[in-house]
Amino acid sequence: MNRIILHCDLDCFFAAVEVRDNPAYEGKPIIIGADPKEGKGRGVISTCSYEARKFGLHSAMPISRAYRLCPHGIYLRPNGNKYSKVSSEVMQILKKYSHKFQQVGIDEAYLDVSEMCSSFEEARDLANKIRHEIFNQVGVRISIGCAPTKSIAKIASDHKKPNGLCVVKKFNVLKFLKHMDITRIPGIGKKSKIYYNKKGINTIGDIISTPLEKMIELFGKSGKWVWNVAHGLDDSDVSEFSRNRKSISKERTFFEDTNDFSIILTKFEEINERIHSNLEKNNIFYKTITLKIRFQGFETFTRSKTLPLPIRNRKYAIKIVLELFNEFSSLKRKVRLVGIRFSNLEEKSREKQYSILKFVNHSCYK
Ligand code: TTP
Ligand code: MG
Repeated sequence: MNRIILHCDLDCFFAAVEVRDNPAYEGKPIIIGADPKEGKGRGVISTCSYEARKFGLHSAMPISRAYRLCPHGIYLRPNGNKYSKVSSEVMQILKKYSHKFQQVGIDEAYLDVSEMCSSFEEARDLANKIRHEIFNQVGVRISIGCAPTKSIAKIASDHKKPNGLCVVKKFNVLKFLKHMDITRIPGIGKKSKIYYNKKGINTIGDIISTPLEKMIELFGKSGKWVWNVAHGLDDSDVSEFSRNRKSISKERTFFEDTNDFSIILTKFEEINERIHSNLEKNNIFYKTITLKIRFQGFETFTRSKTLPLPIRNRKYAIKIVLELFNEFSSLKRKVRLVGIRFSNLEEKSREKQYSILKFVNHSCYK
């Protein structure tokens, strides 16, 4: 069966929510991020409306620079709780359309619609229906890419932003990709671009015309991945959990750096709960728990604990995370980001599940 994948990504998400809630902002350059303090502010842009992008503004740009480029813009602080709520409303709608659903960020998700759409024309109609439903029910716009693979669907959703729908059928893949810059391939960022350019690879067309063996010789494993993407041969599944996956993790950045323990704890609990729901759904157990913490100023640390046997226990996991976190509590610095990773994964049948008591009784915890 030919695969038909949709990649759905909200347009200028945080800014779109603010425009929805204040129609006077419609058509104006709206910038969400740190306080610009008339050009003296520190911090960066989270996102901005497409009107602001015309002035050269973009995510992660220092807010002081943004202010210089667009002093008449409307600068707003982010409202994380509101955006999380809107995100889950959108995801609830998307999920209805396929059980093969994978959320990959706060505002993007894949849907495998191969079972319900027998052609790309049907998928186009479905994608339009989804776009209208999201706009009518939630009030924000979403762009959708429709293609035979996840990576091309992602490139396609970006191609006609904002408020776009881009369908790339199998026989059109090479034509669609060939003139694009290599950074359109997910995973090739500014740094890898320099490396690829040095070897004469500038466009995706250059990748297409380079033999696979040569790509592997020049760029190793990543060369193989980009070659496959460029040829429409990425066969990764739309699934919250892939069998070859080595770890599962989540991290969250605080909207404002904090040293309030209750806020940090709530974030750890939220991450822990979300990962455990996924692990339970897929019957996955773990042996290693890793805490990640980034302080104000971007200094980042990780601490891990490996257990003698695989477990899956929310309460026990959070206990370990807090033990690991304790090592930093004396630092008294504000925290920017926290994350948890579970690795050394095992899939188990129910009968084989290990009891937490076994661990509590295990000598290494005494
Ligand atoms: P994106 O989907 O990357 O960007 P976007 O939705 O704002 O714009 P686009 O139309 O190009 O998709 O990110 C989703 C949200 O995540 C974005 O609205 C704000 C937040 N974000 C940050 O806070 N910092 C960042 O550096 C990026 C890239 C996003
Ligand atoms: Mg987006």
